[in-house]
Amino acid sequence: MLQRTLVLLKPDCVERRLMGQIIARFEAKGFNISGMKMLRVTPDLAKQHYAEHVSKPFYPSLEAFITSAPIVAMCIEGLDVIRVIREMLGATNGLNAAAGTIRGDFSSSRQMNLVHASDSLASAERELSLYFSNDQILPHKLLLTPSLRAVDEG
Ligand code: 3AN
Repeated sequence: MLQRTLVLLKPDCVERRLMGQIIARFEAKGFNISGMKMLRVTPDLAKQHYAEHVSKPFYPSLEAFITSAPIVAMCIEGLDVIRVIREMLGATNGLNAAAGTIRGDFSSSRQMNLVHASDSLASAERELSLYFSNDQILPHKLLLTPSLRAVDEG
């Protein structure tokens, strides 16, 4: 199924100058980046984004981290992109993430795990609307799509 997902390159990713390497993995896989911006997450946006965690004891530390430096937000499109990008990220804690995944290769932390990606269709829709207005998403069919997959694959 053709889907959209929200991907965030978190403050540690920007700070460690890993943005290019990580974006390159999503491009090399054949996904389309149809929205992209750099921004600073405010405490208010952090509370909306991490609504499920706001009441947990670790939330103040999580908010301090995600608001500590600029991030990059992306809308990425592709077939089954929500599941596939979560698999490309690996487990939440970099120490548990499989080698070959982004967190497995670059992170040794649960908090500084470099990248966020939506975990379901409902989360993707909700999270994309927090970061992008409709006119900031620019879907386009890349000319080389026929070199990435057969026409009957979607
Ligand atoms: P993912 O980004 O893999 O979906 P979430 O949404 O469960 O992971 O967690 C988001 C962030 O919340 C983590 N990167 C971490 O900083 C923090 N977090 C989640 N669970 C815990 C926990 N049990 N203890 C401390 N921090 C946590």
